[in-house]
Amino acid sequence: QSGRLRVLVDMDGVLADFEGGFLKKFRAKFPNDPYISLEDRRGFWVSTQYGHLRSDLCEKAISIWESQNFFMELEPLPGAVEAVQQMSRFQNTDVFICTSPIKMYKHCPYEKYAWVDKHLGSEFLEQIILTRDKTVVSADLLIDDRPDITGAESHPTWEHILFSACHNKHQQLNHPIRRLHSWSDNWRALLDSKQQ
Ligand code: DGP
Repeated sequence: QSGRLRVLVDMDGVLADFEGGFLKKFRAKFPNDPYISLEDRRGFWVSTQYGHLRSDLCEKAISIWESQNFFMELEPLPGAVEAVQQMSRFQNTDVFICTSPIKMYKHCPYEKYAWVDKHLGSEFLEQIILTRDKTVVSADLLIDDRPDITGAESHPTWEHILFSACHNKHQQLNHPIRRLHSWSDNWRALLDSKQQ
């Protein structure tokens, strides 16, 4: 429907604490191995940074998010649930949760639905978009912590708002991009700036 604002909100690193959940479970499963504190995280891919720390840690890192209950048990990030609920009650605003499942599909897609049901309620199950390519989804805004979002569509309709995360907060981007530093930051102003 025209005249409505459509917002895509990413899940891992924006609604759900992927990095915190990963570190907690990595340290519990591999207590004698080195790890990377959230302060020292750089780059979107956790497994890449762990692989540089010690080559065997790449596979060990991957084993964490491929395990049953990893995605289900992620904690919501501070203010995330409240922000999405408020946003979805805004007039003329449609909010979708747009998330890329990992390719190991045994648990992740199911657990993402279960997480949304648990934290946002069953009515939000209508709003889930699972895709490995967010560029083909049309919207006004995409709030996502991944700096480089590319895909089949070279000119996505959305403006990417970079949600700050431990891995991107020091990152200098060569293209100008607006950021949302946390859910305490002024997300309402971002939506207002797109409202025609
Ligand atoms: P999204 O946040 O929607 O762009 O999804 C990216 C997913 O990839 C999310 O579940 C986090 C996960 N992820 C983070 N680091 C790595 C990695 O090194 N390898 C893989 N396969 N997935 C990763």
